[in-house]
Amino acid sequence: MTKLEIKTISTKPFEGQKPGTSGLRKRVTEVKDNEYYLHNFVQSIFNVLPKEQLSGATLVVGGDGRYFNREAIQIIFQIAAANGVGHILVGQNGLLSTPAISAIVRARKALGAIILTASHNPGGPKGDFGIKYNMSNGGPAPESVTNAIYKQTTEIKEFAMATNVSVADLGELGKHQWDGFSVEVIDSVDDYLALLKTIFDFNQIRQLVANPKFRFNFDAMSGVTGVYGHRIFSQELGVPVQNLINCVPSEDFNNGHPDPNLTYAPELVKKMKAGEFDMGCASDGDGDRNMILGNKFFLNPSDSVAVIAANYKAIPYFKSGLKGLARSMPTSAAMELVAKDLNVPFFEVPTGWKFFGNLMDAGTLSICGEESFGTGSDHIREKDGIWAVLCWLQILAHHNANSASFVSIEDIVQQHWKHYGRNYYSRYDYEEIDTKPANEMMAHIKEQINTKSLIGKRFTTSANGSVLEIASADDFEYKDPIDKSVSSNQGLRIIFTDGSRIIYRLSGTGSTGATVRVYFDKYEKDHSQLSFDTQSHLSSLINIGLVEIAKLQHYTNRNEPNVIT
Ligand code: VG1
Ligand code: CO
Repeated sequence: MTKLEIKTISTKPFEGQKPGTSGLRKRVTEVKDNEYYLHNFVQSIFNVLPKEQLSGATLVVGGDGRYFNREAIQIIFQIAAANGVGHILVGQNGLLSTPAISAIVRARKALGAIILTASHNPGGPKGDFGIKYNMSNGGPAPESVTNAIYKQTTEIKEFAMATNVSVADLGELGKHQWDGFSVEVIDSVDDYLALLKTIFDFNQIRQLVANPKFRFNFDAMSGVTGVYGHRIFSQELGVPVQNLINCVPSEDFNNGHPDPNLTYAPELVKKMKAGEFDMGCASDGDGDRNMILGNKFFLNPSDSVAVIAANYKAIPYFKSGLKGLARSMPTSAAMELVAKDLNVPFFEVPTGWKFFGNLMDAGTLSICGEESFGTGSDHIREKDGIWAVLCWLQILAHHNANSASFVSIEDIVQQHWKHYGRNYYSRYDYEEIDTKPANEMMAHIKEQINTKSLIGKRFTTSANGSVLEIASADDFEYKDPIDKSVSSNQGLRIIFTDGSRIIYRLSGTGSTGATVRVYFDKYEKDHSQLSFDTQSHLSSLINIGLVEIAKLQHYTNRNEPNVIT
C-alpha cells in the first residue's frame, strides 16, 4: 500500500480568520491569492482537536459546490492525512448539503465534518468562500471551539500535508486507499434520504403530490439541493421534473445570490404571485434554509416554524410528543405561544444554529427555527431546508387526506392565527454598509440603552393615534442552560409594553463591510386584526425603530433596505 509522504511546511498567520455566525466566510480572492490561507485555517482546526481523538478518526467533507471547493477539498485531504485522520467520507463531486453532512456525521459516528460553504452568500471567482467545522453530534462547533481555532490561526507557524494524496475523480463512487488513510466518495443523498424516510410518511406525501388540485414547485437556486430535489421530490415523491427549477448545482449559483427570500428568488416569487402553484419552495446554497410560499401567499419563516410545531401530530417523527420548542431571539414570538399552549419547555437563544445543539443533545428540544428562513428539529444538528419542505408537504397531506375542497397553506396559517393570534413581523437588511457608521449607529442605540433613557418613552403612532411605550431595552445575553457558557452582545432589544419588539444586529456572516439587520415584531390577538398588510400594519413601529431610535439614515446614508422580509 502506498505510504503517505508527509511534509511540514512553515507558514505565517493571516489576520481575520475568526469564524462568524456560521464558520469563516471570506472573498474567494482573499483565500486564493494568499498562499496557505486555507492551509492555515485547516491546520488550526486539527490543532484544537485532541490528538488521541484525531488518530484514525473518520471525518466527513463536502460542500455546496461553489467555486474553489474542489481545490479546497484536495487540500483538506492532504492536511487531514498528515494529521492522523484515518478515513474521509466525501460527497460525490464534493457535494453535500449542510443538513446531509449533519446526518452523515451522526449515522456514521464520525469525529466531525469540514463543510465548505458560504451558504446564502454569492459564489464564483468574485464571490465568497466559506469553511466551517462541525462536531461529532453533527452540529456547528460551539464558540469555545471556534475561539480556540481562531487563536491557533493567530499563532500558527507550520502545517503538515501528505503531498501524495489526491483523488482525481470525485465523480466516481468508491474508496481510495493509502497506508493508514483512505478517502471514500459516497452518494450525496443516500444517508440523508434514509433518515428522512424514518421521519415522514412518504406514502401519504406521494398521494398529495398525485392530487391534481395540488401543484408544487421547487427552486434550488443553483445550489446543492438540486441533487436532493431530483432524488427526493421527483424520484421518490413523484413531482414532475419540470417543476424543479435551478436544480443543477453551479459554481457561481448561475450568477445568482442563493438566498431564498422575496428579493433573491424572483423567478419563484413571480410564479407564486401569479397563482401558478399551490406550494413553492426554495433553499439556499448549502440547503439548510427554506422559503415556502403558498398560492399568492407569503409564509413568514417565524410563522412557518410555529405552525409546524402546532401541527406536530401530522409528522410521524413527533408521534410521541414534543420535548421542547425554541427560536432565535430576533425570530417572532409566535413560537412561544405554541409552546405555552402545548405545555412544553420553551427556549430563546442567540442567532445562529450552534446554540440549539446543546438543548437537543440534552433531550429538551424538538423543533426550532430562526426568522432567517432556518427551520429544523433534533433529527440532526443543523437547520434543514428539505426537511421543512417535507414538513409542510406532510401537514398539507394530513389536512387534505379526507377533505373535499383543497386545504391550502394560507388556510392552515389563517386557522393558526385565529387560534394563537398573529405576530406581524418584518426584517430590514441594509447590506454593504461601511463598518464605521454601522458601529456608530449601534453605539448610538447602545448608549440609549445604557443610560436607560428609552424606558418609559412613549410614541404616538400615525395609524390610529394609539401610544407605544417602551418597557425595557437591553443587549441580549444568553446563558446556555446546559453548559452554562455565556454569550454576550447578541443583539440590541427594545421591548414595548404591548409586547412589540424592535431588534438591531450586525450580521456575522458577511465577508466585507457590515450588514445592519433591524427586526420588527407586533402581536395582535383580536380576530378583526389578523388580515392587514404586514408593512402597513408595522409602519409606526418601523418608523420608531429606524428614525426615532436608530437615526439609521443619518448614520448610514441609506433610505431603503436591500432586502425586506
Ligand atoms: C444569518 C442569519 C442567521 C443564520 C446565519 C447562518 O446570520 O441571520 O439566523 O443562522 O445567517 O445561516 P447573520 O449573522 O448574518 O445575521 V446560513 O444558511 O448562512 O448558514
Ligand atoms: Co445556509
